[in-house]
Amino acid sequence: MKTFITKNRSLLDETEELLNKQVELEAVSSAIYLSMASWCEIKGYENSSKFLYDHTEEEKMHMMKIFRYINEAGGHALQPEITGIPNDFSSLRAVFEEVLNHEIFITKSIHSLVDHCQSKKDFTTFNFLQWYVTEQREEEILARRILELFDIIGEEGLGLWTIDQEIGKLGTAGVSSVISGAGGGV
Ligand code: OFO
Repeated sequence: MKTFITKNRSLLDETEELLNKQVELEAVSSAIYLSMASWCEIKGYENSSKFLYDHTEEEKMHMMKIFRYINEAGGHALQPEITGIPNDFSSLRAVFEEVLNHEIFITKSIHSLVDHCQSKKDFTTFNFLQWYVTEQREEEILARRILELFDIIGEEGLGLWTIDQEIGKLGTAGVSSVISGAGGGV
């Protein structure tokens, strides 16, 4: 058992706080997508549901990468408290519009964190965050591709059923099917 923890570190308190804030945002992402997955499941959108259940796990992984980084850098990663997650959505399209809006919000948060690290010359954390910069580009592209399905296919008749099938294919093929030069997961 560890009896001595050194406090000597290069990680600034302010950066630690911002990283913990990002942990919280990734946990919120995971929780929102879990709620959306459940809503899709009870409405019969099986493929969208699976896509979102998978995405919930993906967001948890995003959270854990930062969580572990904070402690490895000599900080204290904090378990976030998540409340206020919506459980109801007006339509399948509304679900994926919310996914895109949320991902744009997360991108802005990552960019401001990167900007902070650059201004403080914390190049270690800056380098660590580059994975998230790439990931957010992919997340936004995928969400936009899904929303395009609603316009291309239309929601009348078998439209929603077909859209759900196509979302399933995007989930299986992963982001590399819609993006050139993709290296990561969904
Ligand atoms: Fe963590 O990328 Fe979505 O939110």
